[in-house]
Amino acid sequence: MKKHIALLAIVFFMTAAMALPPLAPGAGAETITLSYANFPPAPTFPCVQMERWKAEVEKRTGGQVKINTFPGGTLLGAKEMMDGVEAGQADIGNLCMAYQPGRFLITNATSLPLGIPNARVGSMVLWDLYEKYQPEAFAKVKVLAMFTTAPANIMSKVPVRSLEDIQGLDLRASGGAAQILKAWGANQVGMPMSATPEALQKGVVQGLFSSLEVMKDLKFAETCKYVTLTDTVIYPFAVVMNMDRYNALPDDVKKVMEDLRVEQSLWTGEYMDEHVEKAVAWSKQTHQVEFIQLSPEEQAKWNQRLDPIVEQWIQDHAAKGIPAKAIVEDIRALIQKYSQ
Ligand code: DTR
Repeated sequence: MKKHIALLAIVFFMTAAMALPPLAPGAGAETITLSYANFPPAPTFPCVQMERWKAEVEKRTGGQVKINTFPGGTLLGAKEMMDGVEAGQADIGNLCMAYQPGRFLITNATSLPLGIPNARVGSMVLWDLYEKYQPEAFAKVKVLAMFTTAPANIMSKVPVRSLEDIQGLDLRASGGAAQILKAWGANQVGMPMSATPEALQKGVVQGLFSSLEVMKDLKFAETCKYVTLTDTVIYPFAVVMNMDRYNALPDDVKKVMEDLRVEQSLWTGEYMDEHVEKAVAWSKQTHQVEFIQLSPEEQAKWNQRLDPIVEQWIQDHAAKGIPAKAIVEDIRALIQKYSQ
């Protein structure tokens, strides 16, 4: 009997607690629920940064805002992000600009071989470039963060020790990085990261060209036993929000999101850099992956192949009416600024 009373009391208190409104400062206000779409699987860095942003927003709004996250393309796929967010299929979405190279012309300039040394610098360069040029491609959305990966390296099933080894090799990359693989003579295969695990498994590609954290997060170290260190280019990302949904938010919530824009971009860049280091150590220890360092003479040959890319980009984009030369000069200056 006593047991029953105790149980009833517990049920009563739990029900009462669940019915209580959220605590201050959102007290009294209705809870705002937002959906956040992401394309790769949950353990990858785009989703880690998404969960961090969700936690910060929920904390800083005192529970007034609740974010429902959808990793793994369950709400929107890799190439549907921008259109899906603009149309309101998701309130917020995370996109990799390289997957639609013709759409994000200005910000994709960060994936030219200009020597961005790491994701922290890359993220700050990208943010400043976006702020300065306010590209048309983002005019219909509210940008909540921008960040980049660490520089890309070759992860492969076969060792790549020289330019000869990479000739005709089926390697996966997207956007600016794709051009680089072509310049080196690889057979470049384009697809989003989310399609890569299956392509590797089925043998459609022999490897990929991307930042190294995926060796651990997507377990590529199990199939790619070789990494050739080139540290060449980054991939730029953006987190965007449906403009109407953003405009309808109360001012205090807007301020929380506004204050988080640069902070979140920097946080993600720093997380990425640290995580790459961990993934490299893990790949060596757990899967005996060989990390190949090209000799200075060999590296010079690889770099020489990339020389025409920037000039060509300037020519092509200037013809489209974009201040291409100024953009490249800005990126170079920003790299200097943030590398100090
Ligand atoms: N490098 C880009 C972007 C990228 C790097 N790591 C991840 C993890 C999950 C999704 C995308 C990315 C790419 O190779 O697609």
